[in-house]
Amino acid sequence: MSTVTHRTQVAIIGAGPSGLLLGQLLARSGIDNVVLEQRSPDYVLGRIRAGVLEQTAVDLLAEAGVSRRMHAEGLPHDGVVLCFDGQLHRIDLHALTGKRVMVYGQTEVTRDLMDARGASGQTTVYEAADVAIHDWSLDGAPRVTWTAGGQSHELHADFIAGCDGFHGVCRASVPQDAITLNEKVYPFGWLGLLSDTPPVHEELIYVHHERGFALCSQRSRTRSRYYVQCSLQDKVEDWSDEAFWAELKRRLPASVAADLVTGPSLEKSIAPLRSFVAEPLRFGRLFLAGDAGHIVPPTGAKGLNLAASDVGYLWQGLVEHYRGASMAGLDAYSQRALARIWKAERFSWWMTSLMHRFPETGVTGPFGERMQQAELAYLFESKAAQTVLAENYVGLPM
Ligand code: RFL
Ligand code: PHB
Repeated sequence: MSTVTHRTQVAIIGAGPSGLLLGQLLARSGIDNVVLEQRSPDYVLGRIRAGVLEQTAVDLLAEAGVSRRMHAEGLPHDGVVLCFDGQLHRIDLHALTGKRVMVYGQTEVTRDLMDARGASGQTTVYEAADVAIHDWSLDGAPRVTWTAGGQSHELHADFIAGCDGFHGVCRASVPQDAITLNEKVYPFGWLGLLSDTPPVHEELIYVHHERGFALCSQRSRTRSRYYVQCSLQDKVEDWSDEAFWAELKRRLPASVAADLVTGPSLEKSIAPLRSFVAEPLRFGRLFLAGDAGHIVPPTGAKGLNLAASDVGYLWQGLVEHYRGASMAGLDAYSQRALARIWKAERFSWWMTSLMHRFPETGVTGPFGERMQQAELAYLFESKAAQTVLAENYVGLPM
């Protein structure tokens, strides 16, 4: 089989939010790039994930020229609600930090980025099979190979951006002795349900309950996203919509449960919870960004936001390189990104530990539950503690 050869400045692996946002930012800075994605556009849009954007992510999306619909349809939230012992406690994010968050789904962010990319004239290859990366050491000449439609392809680039998520090929291609993997797996998952029903409350509600954590989130005024903590042994097929709604209601205070509008699920899935950081994030001319380099449990709503800040640092480094022929920004990429990542890891781990029920056999046990109760009680009494939560929830500076 003959091979078709291509050339670009930056080869981006993965067309999730990281890859598409990087591609857009680079294109608007006059830096040529190609995005390679193993799935189809519909498959990528069918993954229901994040819902909450920090101001930093909102600003980067504006920089990428994709904020019009987000500003028209997204819902700015000034606060978030924590429920403990059947009581709702509002954390006034805006009063405590002067900032707010934007509720706008990852699916919509991805759709906006896909549309902008279509208009930019940059190449995107969907359904690229057997993607492999080669020769990314600093003195090498990076290449990416793949097959599509029975044809083999080779792309020559100056740099490779590994934006291919947790299960991608880029991190897996790095020799084991060159990378440190820090990981914590939690003994439970989240069962999520999306429905065309009005949200039960105008702000998000994070629920600590003896039956397990629950979250009432939303995508718009007519579309809701709910989660309940579930066992890792659970299968999504075993959870009927009725069983999901009944379990959610049990974990909500009666006054909230009474307002819950239920309906058929548009999507239902189980996500495991994990904290994971790879170090470093740069290997010669290969850079990892987003879920390819780190995972947070979803409790702090940080995954997509960290992907955006990684991409922001990488974009700045690449622009500096192409405009000023300086490697300083790229040399600093891993350290700058990791400094922000570890703080978001800490917050996500803390919020996960605080809000979930740990199985009897787990590390926490009865003493751990009393610690959760004491910490929550303190949180609702102390403005200082609420400020710590609020500052992290709206996002630390980039
Ligand atoms: P993605 O989205 O996984 O995209 C990676 C892309 O790479 C492709 N790929 C390959 N392409 C070519 N060749 C290969 N060998 C490839 N291997 C993989 C994949 O098909 C895919 O298209 O990673 P990215 O772009 O870094 O984006 C990260 C975010 O998706 C993720 O961090 C967030 O969704 C996490 N997350 C949340 N983040 C927030 O900031 N706020 C939230 O409220 C929030 N809620 C969530 C979440 C994640 C969840 N799940 C299911 C994991 C809620 C949930 C339930
Ligand atoms: C969501 O809407 O999917 C969502 C919101 C907040 C989180 C996690 C997920 O912390």
